Amino acid sequence: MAEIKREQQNAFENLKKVDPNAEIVWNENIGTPNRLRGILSRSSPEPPEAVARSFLSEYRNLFAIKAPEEELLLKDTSTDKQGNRHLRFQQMHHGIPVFGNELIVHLKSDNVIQGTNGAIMPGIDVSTTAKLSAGDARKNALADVPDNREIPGKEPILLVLVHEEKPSLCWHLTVEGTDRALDGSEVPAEWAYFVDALTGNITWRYNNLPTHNRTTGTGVGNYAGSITLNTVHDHTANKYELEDQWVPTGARIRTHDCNNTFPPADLSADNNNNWSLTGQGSEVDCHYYSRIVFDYYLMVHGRNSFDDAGADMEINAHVGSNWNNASWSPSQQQVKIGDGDGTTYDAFCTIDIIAHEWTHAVTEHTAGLIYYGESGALNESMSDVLAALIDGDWLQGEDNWLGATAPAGRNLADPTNGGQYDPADPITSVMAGHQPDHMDDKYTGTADNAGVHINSGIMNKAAHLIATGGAHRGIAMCEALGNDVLGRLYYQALTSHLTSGSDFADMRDAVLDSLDDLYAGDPRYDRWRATIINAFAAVGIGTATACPIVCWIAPGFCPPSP
Ligand SMILES: [Ca+2]
Ligand SMILES: [Ca+2]
Ligand SMILES: [Ca+2]
Ligand SMILES: [Ca+2]
Ligand SMILES: [Zn+2]
Ligand SMILES: [Zn+2]
Repeated sequence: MAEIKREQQNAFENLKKVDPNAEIVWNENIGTPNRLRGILSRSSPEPPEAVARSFLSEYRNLFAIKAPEEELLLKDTSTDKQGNRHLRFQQMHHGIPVFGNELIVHLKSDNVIQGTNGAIMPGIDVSTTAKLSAGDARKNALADVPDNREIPGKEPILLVLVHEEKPSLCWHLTVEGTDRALDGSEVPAEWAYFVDALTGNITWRYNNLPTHNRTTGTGVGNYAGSITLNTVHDHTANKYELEDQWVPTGARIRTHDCNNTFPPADLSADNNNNWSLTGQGSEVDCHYYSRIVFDYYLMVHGRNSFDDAGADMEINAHVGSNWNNASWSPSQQQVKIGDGDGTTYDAFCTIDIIAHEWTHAVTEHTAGLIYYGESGALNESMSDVLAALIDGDWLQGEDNWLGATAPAGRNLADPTNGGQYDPADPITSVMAGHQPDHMDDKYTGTADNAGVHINSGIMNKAAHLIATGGAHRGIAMCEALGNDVLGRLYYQALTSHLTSGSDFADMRDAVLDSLDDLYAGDPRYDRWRATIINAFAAVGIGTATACPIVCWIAPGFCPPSP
């Protein structure tokens, strides 16, 4: 700990005559100011550098600099939106830079000095004549560790390094090599070396590759339970963050903790990589389930993130206060997840809600279904259907739904929940978890963007019929196509046939065209085609058709007609 000298105290007393409220924070290791704040000078017509330099000269005792003109080199000036100027000075020792020691002088637009920050080291007294050549310094750095390699074109430079509070003259250069990640795996490194220019010893080195090492932690989700999490270690801050760098395409999944406010927010952080606090459960779920969604789109559909170009998936947990919702934000390209109020909904970080929101992102980057009227309800239905396939059940949001009127927010198998949808009171119905399941009951008002969360029930029912077969309103399916085929058909329709203005009838055609794309020539084609036609007819789109008899077992052998 360095002593603050009498003459420094006196200089600060003088500064307090300019501004009695002037504040100072000392760097107690080296005994100079780390930070000054106040109205520290009058306005001036002089150029900013001259104003800053005359201030530094007047208060050189405070900063413990003997000759500010020689010891401080102006390195950079930036001007912000308000017209404030920030002059960055590099500490020099007889013309040689002192590594990392900078002093920034802040001036208002009228050149009133409003502060400084950054500490410079007083009393440096080291020789500036190297005994070691630059070439020998490089040799020593390369010989330090076997896998160090030269980076061509990078010449060592002389500087003063203050390491463990001791200044020394060093050659500084960067070499390529390897480092160890936390999990023990070998990772590429760029080692910044400091070779003592008098003795040739390695004074210090650090890995200057600004990557955070990917690693894995453990966590407890609200819904996912105890799981392994893909995280990164931030070496500088010595903490872990919810960023998944293990995605094979290089896309990252980044989970932010909004802490009851709104994005932008920092990545969720933890000091020991065990994410088990109650408040972390939602962050754990957001992170874990977003990866499941990514994997579904990549492995099943060959899609590399929502834009199919490897975009990072940014998801925000704890958005707002008791927010009863979740959303995809087209303007921010991020998913937001609310905590729920605990009365009508629990936290919205369920797998199907997260899959639903990310599917909105896929839709935006493909069909672009306009979020109003039938195209909007189709957009909602696409999100519900793909979420159902990812989750593996036909309820949407069953895990955070606290209502007693329905099994979940939406029920794709029976949108009405036993006929409880009341066309005379659509808003109350949909809030209670009931939707229409036929065009006869279609909502035609303007609320809810003309019924995007209401009429999606009609499309959801058709999708459920295609996958599972059965009958609806007296119209029978010919086959159950199964979840996998439904997923392929709907993804194909979304990415290759639907347009932003597509309506429900267009969806029927898009699914039929997708069947042509994917299953023309398949022996099941005719009966699958009739099933699609009948599924849409069963919800009031188009007319039903007879199920064709297909001789599947062997040519010429047909089962008896039904
Ligand atoms: Ca922890
Ligand atoms: Ca938190
Ligand atoms: Ca489920
Ligand atoms: Ca579900
Ligand atoms: Zn680390
Ligand atoms: Zn939605």
